[in-house]
Amino acid sequence: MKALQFLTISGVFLTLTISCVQTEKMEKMTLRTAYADDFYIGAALGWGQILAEDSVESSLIKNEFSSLSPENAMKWMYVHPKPDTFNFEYTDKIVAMANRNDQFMIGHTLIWHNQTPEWVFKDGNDALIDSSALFGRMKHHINTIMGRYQGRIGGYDVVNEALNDDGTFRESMFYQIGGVDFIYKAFEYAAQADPEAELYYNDYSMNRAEKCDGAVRLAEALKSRGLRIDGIGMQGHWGLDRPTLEEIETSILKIRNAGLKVMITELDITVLPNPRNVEGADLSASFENNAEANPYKVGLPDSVQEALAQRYADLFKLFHKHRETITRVTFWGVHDGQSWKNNWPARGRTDYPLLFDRSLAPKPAYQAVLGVVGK
Ligand code: 9MR
Repeated sequence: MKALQFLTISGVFLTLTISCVQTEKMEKMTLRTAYADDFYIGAALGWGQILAEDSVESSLIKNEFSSLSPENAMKWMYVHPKPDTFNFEYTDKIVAMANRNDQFMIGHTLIWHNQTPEWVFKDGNDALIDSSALFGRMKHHINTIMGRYQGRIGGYDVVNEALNDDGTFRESMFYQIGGVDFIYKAFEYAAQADPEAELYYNDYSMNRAEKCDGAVRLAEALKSRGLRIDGIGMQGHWGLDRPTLEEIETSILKIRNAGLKVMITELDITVLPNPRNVEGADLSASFENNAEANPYKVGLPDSVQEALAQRYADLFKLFHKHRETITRVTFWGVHDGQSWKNNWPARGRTDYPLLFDRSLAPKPAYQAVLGVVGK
């Protein structure tokens, strides 16, 4: 009888121990821990996430991601809205969060044609300034930001989206005033302002051969001038079946062969049709009630959910294969509800591009990404 009691008690004890170990194991299994030996897993945070408004979401951000980027807060129009006014409230907060959570902090972005105020290019009479005045303003901008966060922001998108899809230079205001020198100057000032921070060029459609070649040429031109560039970010605003894995892999290899690190930045996979193919599409209107352009307004069918999971598994298999080259994979947002894809290229749609759903629950795509490394 005593022996039976002992067996039962130890059986209960054993069961308890096993379930504790399992819970502990389950708690530890997150994107950041699963890929800890391979590359950082990042997320871009919106305004409310930077303010840590929702404690459940804040814990998820801490547990799942090993790198943070501000989705908008560090863009020129927000961080430096007037010539002598800097607004560091949100950047201070996200940098402090990354520090607390031991996450690699990305400065997105120093020089971009978009979300830059008009005054940057104009004098008091509304006339365009010359290149040396523009470079002076860029230097002030870069020095002030990078000086403030020295040692706390690990890498910067120094220049963002300066190329056309054919690899030529975009005719932005920066380019019109400064020519290609605006890019060289940006990297020169950034390297001086924080010699420890990594410096990147970041762009979309890098899977296109001509564009990727243009970015590699640019990196080589920087290096030949004695300037430093550490890596190239390939934005991953992709779809369920485009671009192909082969195209992505070819670009990863081209960048690696140029001696640069590769980052997959801004990853999100749209499941929606291209609204440009919708008859009579007026992209300035809301597409909320257009069943053809917004087919999953009330929920995602299982078949599409599975296709999304498979696409993420295929992509992460490729990233994992190139883990010696890829240093970071950053999602452009945390959950589907916040994604810019809900409003671009058409407003008012319901998209499902990320790994967490609108209630922050992990989707099958999340399990698929863990599954790649057998977790
Ligand atoms: O996600 C950002 C969105 O909230 C902004 O409205 C938009 C403004 O252009 O920028 C989005 O982020 C962009 C990123 O900074 C650079 N690459 C393209 C991203 C999507 O547009």
